[in-house]
Amino acid sequence: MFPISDSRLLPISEKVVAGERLSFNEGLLLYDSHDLPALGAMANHVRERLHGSKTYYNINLHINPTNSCFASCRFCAFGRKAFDENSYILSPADIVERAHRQMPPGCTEIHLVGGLDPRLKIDYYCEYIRALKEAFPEVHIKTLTPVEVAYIARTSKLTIGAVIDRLIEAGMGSMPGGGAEIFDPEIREQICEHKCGAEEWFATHREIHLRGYKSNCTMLQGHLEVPRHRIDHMVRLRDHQDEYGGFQCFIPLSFHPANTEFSHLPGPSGFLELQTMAVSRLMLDNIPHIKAYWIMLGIKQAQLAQWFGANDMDGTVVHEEIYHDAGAATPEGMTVEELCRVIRDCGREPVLRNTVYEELEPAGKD
Ligand code: V47
Repeated sequence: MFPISDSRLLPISEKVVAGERLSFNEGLLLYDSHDLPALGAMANHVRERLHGSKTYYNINLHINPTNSCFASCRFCAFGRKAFDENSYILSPADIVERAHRQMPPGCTEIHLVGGLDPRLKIDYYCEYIRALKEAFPEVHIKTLTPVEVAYIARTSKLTIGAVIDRLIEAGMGSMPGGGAEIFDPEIREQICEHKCGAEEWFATHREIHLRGYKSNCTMLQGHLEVPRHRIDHMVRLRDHQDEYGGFQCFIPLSFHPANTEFSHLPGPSGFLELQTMAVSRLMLDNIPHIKAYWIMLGIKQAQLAQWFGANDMDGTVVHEEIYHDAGAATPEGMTVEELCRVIRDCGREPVLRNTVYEELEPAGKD
């Protein structure tokens, strides 16, 4: 059924066809194999079983409320110390003004993530969410990674659950997947020692999932990690999903080294990017969507990824800072027409969605 040249993959391919769960060691074997065509074909089989030829995109806008961050993650080019002349904090009014200025036609989502600044307490976050909901009642507010939520809990002297309740009350609609990086504590210690650990990251998602809200999850690859760290990361996500079921989408993120403390590293190869796309589709049998975030992968690799397990590209984005500060060469945003062309050019069917994957009719279509 699949073009397999590495015979070690044969038993795995039988499990893939039968829809059976792959083990940790089978995940490692997938990374050990260089049979990328076989891996891609297996992942594509699962992707088409779940989503046919659809590739989802949305109309969204990214805003980073602050780049002021005490955490100093070694892979990050975006964060600035509070006293740095280039650090900024947008007020809730600034955020609404920016949304008015940059919002693309038909926008259904504003995605907001930022740094960790001890001066910003829970009220700041609730205020900007409220201000955005007042100005754009129909738009979904996807904001705050677990890392930010755990930090707000600490600086505002609240439990994680209490922070989530306040954010939901203000109008938060879902949570993005950032801050996961690599869960293994030895790697985490070397790349982002000041960020919350895996336990708090999962505890935050648990609180949001228990309240019936959705979130995404990510993994940052191409720095110090090796295959067993990536498989461990995926298995932890899969275990959480078995219990709570609130992850909609997994996004493998590729480390961009420019302007970071790891600028001497090459970042992930194109081969690894496609391999991880496929491995994640095969390992994460309980997470419905795999996103090839075009901003970070580049448009061409995001197209190839649509044949290696991915079924989503993210959206218009409009203004992107995190990857562009780290040397991304992609545009900062794409129009709907460009996104649809990119998706059609790789032989997939573009399908407009909202944040929670409800399919929408594109404007102008009767
Ligand atoms: O957590 C930071 C990563 C993430 C770099 O949920 C870097 O739909 C590469 O999570 N090179 C934030 N990566 C972005 C994120 C995200 C993006 C798009 C969609 C969604 C979603 C979530 O960016 C951070 C970190 O893993 N990051 N610096 C860098 N130099």
